Amino acid sequence: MYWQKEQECLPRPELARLQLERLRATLKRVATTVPFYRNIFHQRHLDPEKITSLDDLRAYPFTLKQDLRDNYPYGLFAVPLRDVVRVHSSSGTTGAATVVGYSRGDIVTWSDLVARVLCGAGVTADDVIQIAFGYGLFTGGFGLHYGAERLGASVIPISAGNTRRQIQIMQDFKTTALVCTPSYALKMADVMMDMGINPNGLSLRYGLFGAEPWSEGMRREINERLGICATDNYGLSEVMGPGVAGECVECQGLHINEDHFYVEVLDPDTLEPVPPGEVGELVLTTLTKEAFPVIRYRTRDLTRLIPEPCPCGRTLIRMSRVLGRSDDMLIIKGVNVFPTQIEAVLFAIEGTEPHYRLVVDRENNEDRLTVMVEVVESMFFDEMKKQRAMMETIKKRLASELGIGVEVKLVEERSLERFEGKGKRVIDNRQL
Ligand code: DLL
Repeated sequence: MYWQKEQECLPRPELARLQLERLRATLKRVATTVPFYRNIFHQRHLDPEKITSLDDLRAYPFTLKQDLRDNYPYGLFAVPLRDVVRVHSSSGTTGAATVVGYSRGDIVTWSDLVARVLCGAGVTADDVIQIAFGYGLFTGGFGLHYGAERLGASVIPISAGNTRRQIQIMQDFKTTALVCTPSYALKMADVMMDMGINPNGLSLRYGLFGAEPWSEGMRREINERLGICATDNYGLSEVMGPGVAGECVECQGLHINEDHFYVEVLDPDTLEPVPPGEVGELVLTTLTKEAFPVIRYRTRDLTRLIPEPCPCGRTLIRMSRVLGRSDDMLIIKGVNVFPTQIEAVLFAIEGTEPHYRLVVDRENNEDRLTVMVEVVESMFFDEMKKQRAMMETIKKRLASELGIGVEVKLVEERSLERFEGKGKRVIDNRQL
């Protein structure tokens, strides 16, 4: 099933022509409307008029998350705010967060691309879709919502959380498609068991999961426990949000919406393209975004391209599921967390030492982050009351910085292992 058959099945030479035309237009536009791009293009003597092949893009500089932070909040917008109808932001509650904007036209494109993903995963206008992603600055809730409405499905905008209610509604409203993170889907399966509800008695048939890494093992478990067809979908706020890529029902990789995003897979160290089909970092250039175009955005997500044609008939290239990250970002309960954010909070608290360890576990399908932090000797042997007060301060500040609750453990000075060279501060015990 296709949403935009012509575009999704475009012969590749035609696709390449369209990409080149759109790439040239995008580069020209950012060169005139975004000072950040204008300046670097100028410094490097890059003239978008001279682009004659897609490979010419390789001379252009990368855009990094840091560039978005440096231009917080609106510095990289390519249209005046007057033409921006929506703003989203990636996780982080401080000034270090990144902000992205959408024009009216961007919202239409975004809805269509998410509708493609839904359609590819088997969903139709006859389905009842329960959207259990958070609604708000996170792109997951609204992104899937608009796509599902565009498709004509019946949307239940329940948002994340309150799992028992989710299940009650799923039963009463006869939900046929569930949209959330894969770990939340497993949590729902657990709670169903607690509630004595047999998933086979529900109307659920499809699950569209994304926003965090998962595995074939997790897919199998979800499919068996919920009795559904689970597909993977991928996206990131800096590029658009969900709708960048999604699996069709063949479940053999995610089709990238290449008519809207130009894809490169590069060796994260040399920044040269990897040989076809090998693992590297995904680098994306938007081809149609109006309010917030990005040029060669380094996603830090590791994947490989699958150039072989897909039996589904789409000509859009596939990427494997995300295999890891080329930086230290963690995704905890669907929220992106950088160890440096935690470090900054700890450093600002008197009595803590610059040594910490982050331990991530998954218990009952829920992520748990424990921050172990060394405290000065006097504090460690202090009264319990003082220790507890300090723990609470750390917890509170971390919760407000990260937007998720964490466990905090105070440990004795010099008790955490020291490293020579690159430290390994994160212990991720989650087995996906
Ligand atoms: O997670 C957008 C999204 C929402 C995608 C809902 C799919 C469904 P951010 O919060 O900006 O945006 O986080 C983007 O999440 O760089 C990946 O590291 C990770 N990620 C997203 N989808 C997947 C996936 C949304 N299917 C970051 N598999 C990305 C693995 C994923 N990782």
